Amino acid sequence: MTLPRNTPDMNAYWMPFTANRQFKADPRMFVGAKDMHYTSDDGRQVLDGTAGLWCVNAGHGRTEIADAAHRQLLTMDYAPNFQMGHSLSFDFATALAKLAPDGIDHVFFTNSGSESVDTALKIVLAYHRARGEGQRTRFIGREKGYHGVGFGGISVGGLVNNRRVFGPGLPGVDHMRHTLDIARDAFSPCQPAHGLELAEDLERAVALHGAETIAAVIIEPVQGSAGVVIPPKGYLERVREIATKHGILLIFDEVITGFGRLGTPFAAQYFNVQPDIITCAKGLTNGAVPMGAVLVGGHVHDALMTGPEATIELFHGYTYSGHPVACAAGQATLDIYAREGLLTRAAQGLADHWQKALHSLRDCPHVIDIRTIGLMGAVEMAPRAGAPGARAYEAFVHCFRAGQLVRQSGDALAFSPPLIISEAQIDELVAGVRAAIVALK
Ligand code: PXG
Repeated sequence: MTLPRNTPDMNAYWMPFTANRQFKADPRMFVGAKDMHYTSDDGRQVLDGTAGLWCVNAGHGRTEIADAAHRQLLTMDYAPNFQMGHSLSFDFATALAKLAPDGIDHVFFTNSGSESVDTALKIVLAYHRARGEGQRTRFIGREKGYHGVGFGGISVGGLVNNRRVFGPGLPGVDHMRHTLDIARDAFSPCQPAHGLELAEDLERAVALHGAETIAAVIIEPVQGSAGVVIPPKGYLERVREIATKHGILLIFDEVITGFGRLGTPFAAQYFNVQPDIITCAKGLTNGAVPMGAVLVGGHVHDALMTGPEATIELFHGYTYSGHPVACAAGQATLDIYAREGLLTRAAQGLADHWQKALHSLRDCPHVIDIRTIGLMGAVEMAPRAGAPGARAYEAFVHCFRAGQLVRQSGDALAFSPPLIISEAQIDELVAGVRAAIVALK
């Protein structure tokens, strides 16, 4: 049944990462969400192929999370975390440290992925300085990387539109090349076979700048926003080796890959590569309350726990770091993940089904590559001459109108459904995407 739409006055709200004028001329609005579906303002059910924005890993409208947040709001709505404490943030940090790879056992809370990234960069600088290596101030990012929208994050990020109008950013940042190589790796079933040699870009940065000037390299284990760019076989291992050899810290930005997206709690465990720091957010609270976290290796943390005990070790934090309501929502989220086995669900037969289903689109017109890993994936289309991105945008709108939420990234459609998705719902999603692509010019 479709309902008459009740569209609000849209003038005041400046929408993020949105073509505001185009959207307001023909809006796409949601009014509700439960389990695998959104409800649109005209009463249609829309299958969520993107977990909101890669964050609602346990599906929508989870009453345990709502109840925990509600209870906490009434028990203690807010409490400062500067020179004061409450047990929720300690307990939640302990629970997160247990999920993280061994040796990553300290947690700094933020409110978003962007804040997690900027916090991680600052921790790295403070770490080197505390160890007498204050000249290590350079960061190495990667082309196509997305690390949020703070000035640190856009500086190490590698998506031109997020950088070009915002000035020079942090000084001393360099970038490795990205690893997307459709010519050689199109339709790889999982990790591509080519591109290991691109890890040597880190050695080149060392040769160019001097290892002693480089603080850290920051990498998304799988690049999400750029359209699910999967690391070549052996690549992350090699980056780790080079970083270790030169005393450079390795940050994994797991804002998307964290919390079961690949069938392990974190991608670090999936790839069996140990970073020094992990940034996360999104699935941390199932997207229900804004929160991020920086998971820090003991060696990094301990290097800063020096000097007189009355010293504040890190002059950094947010009013809402460790917010009690976010911690309560996060703990309820982790409980759901554990009870329902969601952090490993994408490792089982479901990922195989997902891979087969998405790769079945290979015969569709325009499709030049399909990439899947865990429960994330992308279908890349050839750009229409003179109109890059237009095909994927039209397919996204078509899917929304037909009842599937997908995400456009350049000329790719990206997918990251809630980890509760069924095989039948995967098939339904893929059938919708097929219909949208077939309808394209
Ligand atoms: N790092 C990574 C790897 C991310 O994917 C951030 C940092 C920033 O997080 P916040 O919470 O500040 O937005 C992100 C966010 C998309 C899309 O569809 C991706 C993100 C956000 C919105 C849309 O590609 N990633």
